[in-house]
Amino acid sequence: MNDDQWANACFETRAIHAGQDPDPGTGAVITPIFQTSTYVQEAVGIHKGYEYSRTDNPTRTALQTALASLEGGAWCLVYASGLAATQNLFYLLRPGDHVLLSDDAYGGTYRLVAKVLAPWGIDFSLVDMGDLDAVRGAIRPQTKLVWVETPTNPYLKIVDIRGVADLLADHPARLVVDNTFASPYLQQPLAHGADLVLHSTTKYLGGHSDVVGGAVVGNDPAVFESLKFHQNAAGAVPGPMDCWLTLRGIKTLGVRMDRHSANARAVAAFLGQQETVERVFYPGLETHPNHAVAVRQMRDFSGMVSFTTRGGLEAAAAVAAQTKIFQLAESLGGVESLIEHPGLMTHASVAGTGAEVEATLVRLSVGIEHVDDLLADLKQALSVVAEAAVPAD
Ligand code: P1T
Repeated sequence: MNDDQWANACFETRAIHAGQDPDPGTGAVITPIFQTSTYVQEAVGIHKGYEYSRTDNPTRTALQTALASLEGGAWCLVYASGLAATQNLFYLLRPGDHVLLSDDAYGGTYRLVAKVLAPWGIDFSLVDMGDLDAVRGAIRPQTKLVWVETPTNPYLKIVDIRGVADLLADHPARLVVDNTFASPYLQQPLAHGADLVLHSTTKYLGGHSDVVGGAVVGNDPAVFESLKFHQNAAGAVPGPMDCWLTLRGIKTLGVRMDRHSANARAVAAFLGQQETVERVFYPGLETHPNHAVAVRQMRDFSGMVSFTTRGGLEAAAAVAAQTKIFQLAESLGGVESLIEHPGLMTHASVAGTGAEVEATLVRLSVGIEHVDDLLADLKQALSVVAEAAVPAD
C-alpha cells in the first residue's frame, strides 16, 4: 500500500503504517534509523531527494508523514523539541505583530514569548481562552497569532477550538492549537478550524519518556514553505534516532491513550472523595465547567489530572514527595505515572506575572500501570499529609 491508500485506513492502522512502508532497499519492516549526515550525489544536483540531514532525513520524513496523517494535515515538520517547534512558528511574525496567548499555557511557552520574543518587538497579551467574549475583546488589528492550549497546562481548562476559529473567520490571525495534552488520537484541531497544530512529541506521541521532540502540522503550503525555510536556515532539527523512537511510540498511541484516559478518570473520581483534596481539575468530570465542549471536540479526556490540597504549599509539596509509583518529575505523557508541583517546577517561570498557579496545586500525569496500584499510592500519600495536618494528642 502507498501513502494515498493508507489515507483511507482507521487511525490506529495509520499510526502503525502511514509513512512506514517496508524499506524498499532491504524489505526491513521497521523504518531504518538513517544515521547519516549526508547523501552521495550521482552528479552535481542529481540525487535521490536527500542532500544533507539538516534539510531532510528519511527517518524524519517517515515521522512527518505519519504525524501529518494522524492530525489530518497536508504536511508536518518535526523539531528538536516542542519549544524549537514553537520558536519556528514565531518566525511567521514580524516586529510590531501581536500574539494572543492562553493565560494558562506551559510555562516554557510563556517564557519564550515574554522573555525572548517580546524584547525583539513581538507584542503579546494573555487571555482566558475559555471565555470567547474575552478572546473577541482582546483581538487587535495587529494580532497575527492566537495561541491556544487545550486541555491547558496545568489547570486542564478546555478551549472551544471551533468557537475561537469562528471569531477569527474575518481576521488574518492564524489559530495555533498546542495539542500536546490530548494527542491526535483524542483531538484533531484542524478538523475544528485550527490553522496549525503544535506538539511536544516528548509527551504522549513519544510516550515512553525517552526522547525530546516537537512537531507542527498544517494545510497551507505557503506556511510550510516559510517554516521549512526557517527551520533549515536556523537548524532546530531532530536526529534520526529521536525520530525513530517517536515513530515507535506513535504505533501504540491509541491503546496507550485509552488506558491513560481510563486510569485518569478513576484517579479524578478518587481524588474528588478525599478530605485532603480541595478541588480536582479533569475535563472528564461532569462538574468541569467546559465538560460539554470537551465531549464535543475530544474522543476521551486524556491522562492529566490536577488538584489542590488543603494545608498550603507544604501539604502540596509533601504529597508530591510521598508518592512511590507516581515519580516526582517534570514532563508527562509517558507510560509511567509522574507527579509534580507546577508552581515550583514546570511553571516557575510564570511567577510574578499574574498568570502564576496556586501554591497548593499538584499535577499528575497518570500512566498506564494498574489503576489499583495508582489509587493505593495516592491514598497512602494523602493519608501521610492528613496525619501531619492533625495535631498529635
Ligand atoms: O519540552 P518540549 O518538548 O520543548 O515541549 C514544550 C511544551 C510545549 N507544550 C506543552 C503543552 C508542554 O507541556 C511542553 C513541555 N511541558 C513540560 C515539560 C511539562 O512538564 O509541562
